[in-house]
Amino acid sequence: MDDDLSPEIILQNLKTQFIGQKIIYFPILDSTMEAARREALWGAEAGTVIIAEQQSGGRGRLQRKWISPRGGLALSIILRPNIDHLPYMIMISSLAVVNSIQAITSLNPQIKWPNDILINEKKICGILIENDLRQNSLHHAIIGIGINVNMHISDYPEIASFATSLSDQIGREVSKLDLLRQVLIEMERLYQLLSQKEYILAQWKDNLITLGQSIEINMGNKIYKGIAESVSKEGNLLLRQKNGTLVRIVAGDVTLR
Ligand code: BT5
Repeated sequence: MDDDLSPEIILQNLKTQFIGQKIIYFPILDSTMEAARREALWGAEAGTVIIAEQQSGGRGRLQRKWISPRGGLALSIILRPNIDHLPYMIMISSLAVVNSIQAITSLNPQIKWPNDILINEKKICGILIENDLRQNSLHHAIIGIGINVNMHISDYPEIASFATSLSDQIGREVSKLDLLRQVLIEMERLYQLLSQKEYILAQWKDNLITLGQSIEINMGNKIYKGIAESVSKEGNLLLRQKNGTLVRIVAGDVTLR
């Protein structure tokens, strides 16, 4: 299945008010994050979406590489949320992807804190959020979403042991167009609920596979071990260490022990 992701086709019947109403499409691009940043600095409206069929320099956190061939979905959404809502952006983005995959495939994805979506414990999607903060105001936020849709993960040995794709999971190809439209609709629905912080937090917590697990967190120069006990209202992970102390983890890489 090789869906046409051109803006005209995406926009047909797209029932959103602003997210995705402007789409900038590239058959191939270095990274949608870079293109979105340029557009945002030139004043692009909130809701503008940059989409690439394929990325040559797709990236994750800390400049890690994101493998982004034609079978994947790679997009960045430019938003200008209220600064108080910034901690909730990762929650609504993750929930938008989980709900959309459920709606399109009946698979049951889960969220691995802080920014991965897993199916059967393997990574299907990564989310990257970059905020342009200036003193106490936010110029823009960019939500980058990469989903492995129609890919044979065994073709990518670097990630084959811990990643998966929707087509590998269900044994047939999935419409990238339907999935993309659903992600945009869900993103907007949840964005409009941002003032209901408790509801968003509760939904996110319900889908977090990490809670209750014995984990190891690599923070670059330090490794913490313990039980992932809960998350704070800002989305930080609260880790109960063996000595009983509770540490608040803002960002890091989690490994299940
Ligand atoms: C992420 O980072 O998971 C965020 C990825 C965001 C990608 C999107 S695509 C659209 C937009 N444009 C971009 O340039 N980026 C965003 P992180 O948690 O740092 O994970 C990165 C790690 O995931 C890599 O070091 C690999 O181990 C692994 N990885 C790379 N490609 C993958 C893939 N296609 N599927 C699963 N895992 C992958």
